Amino acid sequence: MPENSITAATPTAASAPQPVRAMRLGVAGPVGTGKSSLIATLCRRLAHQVSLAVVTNDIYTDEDARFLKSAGVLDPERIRPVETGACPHTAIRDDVTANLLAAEDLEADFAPLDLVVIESGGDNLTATFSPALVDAQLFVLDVAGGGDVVRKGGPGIARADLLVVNKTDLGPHVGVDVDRMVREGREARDGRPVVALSRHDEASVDMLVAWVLGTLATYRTGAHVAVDPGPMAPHFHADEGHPDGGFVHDHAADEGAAHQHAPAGSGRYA
Ligand SMILES: Nc1nc2c(ncn2[C@@H]2O[C@H](COP(=O)(O)OP(=O)(O)OP(=O)(O)O)[C@@H](O)[C@H]2O)c(=O)[nH]1
Ligand SMILES: [Mg+2]
Repeated sequence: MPENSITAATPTAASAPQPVRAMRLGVAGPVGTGKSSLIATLCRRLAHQVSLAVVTNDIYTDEDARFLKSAGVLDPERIRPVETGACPHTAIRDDVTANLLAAEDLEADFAPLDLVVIESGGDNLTATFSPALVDAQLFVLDVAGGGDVVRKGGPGIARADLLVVNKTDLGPHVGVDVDRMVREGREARDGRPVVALSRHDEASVDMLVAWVLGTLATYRTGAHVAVDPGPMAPHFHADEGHPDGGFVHDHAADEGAAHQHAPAGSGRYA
């Protein structure tokens, strides 16, 4: 198994006010990388010590919610599906209303909740959660997607709160050097944590659970700051009514104003 060592930010005596709602943890990543399985593992390990609920996102179905309910790891009432009806990133980044409502409903119905985990529908390497929706986010890759995928980069790989390299047990079967993949993940992330995970390796699950609990502890002190991994790259939206069958959409322009950190007119940003 690869060398595995991650730490969540240490709680400090915070001057910020303590949050009054549950921490929202986003789980994003390409299709089939193991997001639902990871959430089932978290529920199995955490449900007896923290009060948690799950929101799933699927384009046309409630498949992920049904999978989690059938896993028997959490009261099925605490698992709610959002049907996005569009590219998954639309509901986790562009218009987060449906997800916010689902999270707030769960928080009201099961108060007090400690943690709401939100699974994105599987998307491409550029999709990340808006910090308006989640307080922290995981980006999940798997070794079966190929050893090169970390090098391909993207905002989730580089800047999600935690990068998960999942299904490490499959490395020998798909000819992927897992240690190298994890090392390249660390290099791409400027010191941000990476965990090499397999649901068949309890020690790796311990690392993930410790990171979630550590982040939750920091969140409760008020010291946790939600980080935006950054806007999506320009991408194509299919649209049958469009003469070209769709259009290229660029989020950088929408998000520029929101990310203007210098006072207007200070001249620090062109
Ligand atoms: N070998 C191995 N397989 C895993 C592991 N975790 C998940 N899987 C398998 O990977 C497949 C996809 O897992 P899911 O959890 O459904 O993946 P997902 O990212 O939620 O998929 P979408 O929601 O469709 O994007 C399933 O067949 C899982 O059983 C793991 O640690 N090791
Ligand atoms: Mg899933």
